[in-house]
Amino acid sequence: MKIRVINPNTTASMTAAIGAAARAAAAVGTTIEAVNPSFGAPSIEGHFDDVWAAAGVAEQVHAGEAAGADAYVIACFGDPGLHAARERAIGPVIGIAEAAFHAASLLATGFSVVTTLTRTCVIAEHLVAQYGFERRCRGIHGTDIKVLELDDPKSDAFARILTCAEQALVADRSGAIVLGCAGMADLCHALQQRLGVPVIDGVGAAVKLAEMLVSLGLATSKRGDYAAPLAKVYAGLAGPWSPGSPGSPP
Ligand code: 5HY
Repeated sequence: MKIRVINPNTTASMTAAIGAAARAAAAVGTTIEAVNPSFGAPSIEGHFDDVWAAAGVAEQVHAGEAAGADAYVIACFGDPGLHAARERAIGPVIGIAEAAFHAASLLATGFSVVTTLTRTCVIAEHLVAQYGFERRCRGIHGTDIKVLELDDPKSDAFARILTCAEQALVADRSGAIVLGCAGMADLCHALQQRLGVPVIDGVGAAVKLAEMLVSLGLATSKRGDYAAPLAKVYAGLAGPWSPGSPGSPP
């Protein structure tokens, strides 16, 4: 099967790192295609970045349908454009936040989220409520590390995330940690070793959920609000992505 893993920001090195994390989780026989939009923010750290990220996800799902993707992963913790992507795609579309929440809930009665900027915690709070995890998510904590500083040794990211997670486990009385950024995937194993609790990277969790659904012959429901978008001609720069336009993929 082919899973299109979309990094909704435009930083190519982060797309490559996300692709590596996805391939490390993928089963034999699963091809991972790691992509990012041709436009938008280099990192997604707030509502304004998020709206362009959602448009970029729409661009990449439109392309994925033409390329025969069997499923999609939206590799950004805000799950931008998730519902639009499920309208447009035939196969399953999994956001890394939703995937991580589900995985954590199978491993502990309560989990904590450790993310990047504190200002983005509200986005995770909205997702917890939207997905129905209020009773399982016991806290959401920012480290105030910028997304693109995660790989910078000067940011001391690992130590800061570890300290934040240790404090969250105590303060929240939680049993698992969800990493609140696709860029934290490479820290997951080392953090789990140090913390002694399950640490969930949403990229890996989303890849395995997508594989499970596709291998069970399951796809996004096309009854109701996830039915294909109504055919219409979009104006301006959105024109090439008009749903149901001549020549557009099924
Ligand atoms: C992410 N931003 O996973 C989110 C993390 C965040 O560019 N990739 C981004 O801070 O919400």
